[in-house]
Amino acid sequence: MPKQIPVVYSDVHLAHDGLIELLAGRAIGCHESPARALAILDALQRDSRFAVQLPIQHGLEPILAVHHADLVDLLEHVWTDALASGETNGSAALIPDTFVVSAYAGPMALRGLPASRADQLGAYCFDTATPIVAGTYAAARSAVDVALSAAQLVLDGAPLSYGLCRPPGHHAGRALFGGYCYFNNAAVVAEWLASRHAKVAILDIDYHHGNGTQQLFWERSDVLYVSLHADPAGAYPYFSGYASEVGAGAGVGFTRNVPLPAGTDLATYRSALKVALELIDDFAPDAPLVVSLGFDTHVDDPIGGFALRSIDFAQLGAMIGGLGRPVIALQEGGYAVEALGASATGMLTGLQEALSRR
Ligand code: Q9C
Ligand code: ZN
Repeated sequence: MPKQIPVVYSDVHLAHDGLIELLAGRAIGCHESPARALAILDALQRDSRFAVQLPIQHGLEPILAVHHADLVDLLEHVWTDALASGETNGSAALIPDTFVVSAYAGPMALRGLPASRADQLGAYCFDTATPIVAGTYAAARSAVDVALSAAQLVLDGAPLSYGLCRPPGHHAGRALFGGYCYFNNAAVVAEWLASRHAKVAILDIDYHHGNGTQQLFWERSDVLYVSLHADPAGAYPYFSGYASEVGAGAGVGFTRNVPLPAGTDLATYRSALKVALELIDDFAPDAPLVVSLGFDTHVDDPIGGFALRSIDFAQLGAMIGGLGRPVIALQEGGYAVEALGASATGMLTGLQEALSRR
């Protein structure tokens, strides 16, 4: 029997339960719920091909290598501040009500931030789907530890590891949170790998464009970011992810976007993934491949628009494993809770089987 696939998981995420998000003007239950991670954990624990372990704490330093200290400070203290000042009574999540979009300033130089951290949220957040509650900061910190611990397992020799990160990360930028993401787990891992390797590649197969990851490595030639996602002309996050976005300065050509049409099925997805994998192979990373792994491409996903089935993920995993490079797979989105267990099992065993054939 081949070795078990190491899975890193912590239940610190359970206390990050945002209760509601605002979608099209209505308050709805959060799609990004504790039940998502529990569904995946349950499937992997029932399957003898997986071995679940706890993360090791890595401290703040790897986070501060990609995120602005002000974002970290805000996320750490905003909840307790708001409780102390009465801005929340503790029963509802903090969601900003005012956003500093670039048009606010126009030609003006804005002079500063409001006094209260709750009022500052709109300077760091870009949507109304990313609530903060008492357990949010600890969960976001833990998700980074999960990701870094998964990375360490591959550096120690595992061909594949899986970080069951929750909350997800790929929408979070240097001083930006949103899209259910607070800290960019995959970017922290990529930057951490870049401190000991010359070339790092990130493959992002979440349904949505990873605007945060793209922003963080926009001018970098040592970190390749390749993303397959729904065409931003019609899908969240709407303002990035076009094929014409390829990086800037030294980073030109080291960001690559493959937007896909609504209804994308396995055949279309496979052709796009083949292109993405060729880009990675040409780049020839000397570090393990970081995969931002979303299952919101599933046909049943409540906020996605693609047509992949649970069984399809094994084929996609086999294609990625076919690169013959060690893989650190980090959980991003995926909101069809009933489908998550089978999707994750398929993807990870597909990866493992292809990697063990090499
Ligand atoms: N009208 C991740 O999958 N709301 N984030 C979308 C569309 C936010 C997705 C609303 C979606 C965030 C990690
Ligand atoms: Zn997504």
